[in-house]
Amino acid sequence: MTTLSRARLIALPSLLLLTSGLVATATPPATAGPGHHGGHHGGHHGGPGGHHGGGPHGHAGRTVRFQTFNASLNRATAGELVRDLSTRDDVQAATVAEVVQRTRPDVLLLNEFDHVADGSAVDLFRRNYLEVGQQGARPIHYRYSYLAPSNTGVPSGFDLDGNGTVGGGNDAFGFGDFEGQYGMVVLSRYPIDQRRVRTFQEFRWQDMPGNLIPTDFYSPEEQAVLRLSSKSHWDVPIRIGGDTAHFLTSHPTPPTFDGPEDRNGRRNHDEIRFWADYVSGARYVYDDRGRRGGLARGASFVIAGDQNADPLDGDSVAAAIDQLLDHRAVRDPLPTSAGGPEAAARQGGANTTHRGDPALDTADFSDSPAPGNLRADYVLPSRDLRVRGAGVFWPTPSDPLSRLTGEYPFPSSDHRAVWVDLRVR
Ligand SMILES: [Ca+2]
Ligand SMILES: [Ca+2]
Ligand SMILES: [Ca+2]
Ligand SMILES: [Ca+2]
Repeated sequence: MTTLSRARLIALPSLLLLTSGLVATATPPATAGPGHHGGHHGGHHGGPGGHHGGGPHGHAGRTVRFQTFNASLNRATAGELVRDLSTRDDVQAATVAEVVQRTRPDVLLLNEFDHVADGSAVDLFRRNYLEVGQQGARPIHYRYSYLAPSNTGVPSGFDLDGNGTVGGGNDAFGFGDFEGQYGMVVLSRYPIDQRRVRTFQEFRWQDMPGNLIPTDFYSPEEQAVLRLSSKSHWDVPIRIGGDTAHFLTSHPTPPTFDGPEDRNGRRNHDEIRFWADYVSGARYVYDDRGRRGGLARGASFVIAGDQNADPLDGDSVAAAIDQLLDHRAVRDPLPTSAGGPEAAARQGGANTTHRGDPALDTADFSDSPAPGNLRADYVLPSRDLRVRGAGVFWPTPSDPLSRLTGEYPFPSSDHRAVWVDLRVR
């Protein structure tokens, strides 16, 4: 297929596979239910707009909402996102902004937000969308942000996909038609300790001991330059009162768009593994400034991102996400929605053979053919942080807010926003 069509595939993995409309909707997420966490069947714990703590100006001991949202704010060419965000009339950006305004995270990772080095894209998104009330929702202000380069679209100089020519998105260090496509950005109402941010954009895949590099597929010369991260991995320290929570953000490659060697499935597995090792204090890790070692023992963290891996269904390497879900330092708050089960039941197809609880689904992918709707997006805190609530923004069709999630072609994204409310001293 052409590079362009593949780009679309990566951006919206479900679109190609969709055969029928979807849906979504209904129930506005319930209001906050403090204290209850971990249940599969309780629906949302703490809904959008619920009262969740004092915000940046609250008293000691506060509840902070951490959210991940693959917002599909990527565009086909460099410069297009800035053009779209320069006015207030991009309907998709307005819809994404309204999702954020309705769910009101304090700390937010946006995946699939094209990287623009001077920060103009995120500044325009704040000024023209987030800080403007959408459809009656309250504006939301993020004083702090973090962005950094992505491996997407950065030429490797090698024929990584083995098609006989060098160049194009498939031969980049991470798939992308231009540098920074499908990047990411962190927005926060709490200060970011910019000087202590660590990035792992250039960490080489072969430097992970026991890695899953398909050595029959990549030449030794290629193996020597391959980067682990398909976008980047960032440790972004967020200062909350006197405490710091390390926001560990990434967006591992989809395990698809490859061949029998499963190079992307293997890379997805190891991109997820990076954080499992990092929070274990792995010594082999080094950041882009050459500093070695993983997270300090006892440090609080929140792992966030579209991990492109469901624990039970889909195409990822078996147990890829279990490296995090089963990690002794990690808690899985099991965020749920009412819209996920409703969509799975109505859409049928691959969903009918899924083993996973559809209440945990976060992405509305194609159902016929597979993969069906998956749990792909995660907010996973360290065990020392008390969970006060969690949810997936996937209203059922009877809910007026279902217009924000919609059905193919999606008004905002094929992914759903996922949040966890955490008590921070
Ligand atoms: Ca090539
Ligand atoms: Ca694969
Ligand atoms: Ca679907
Ligand atoms: Ca599912």
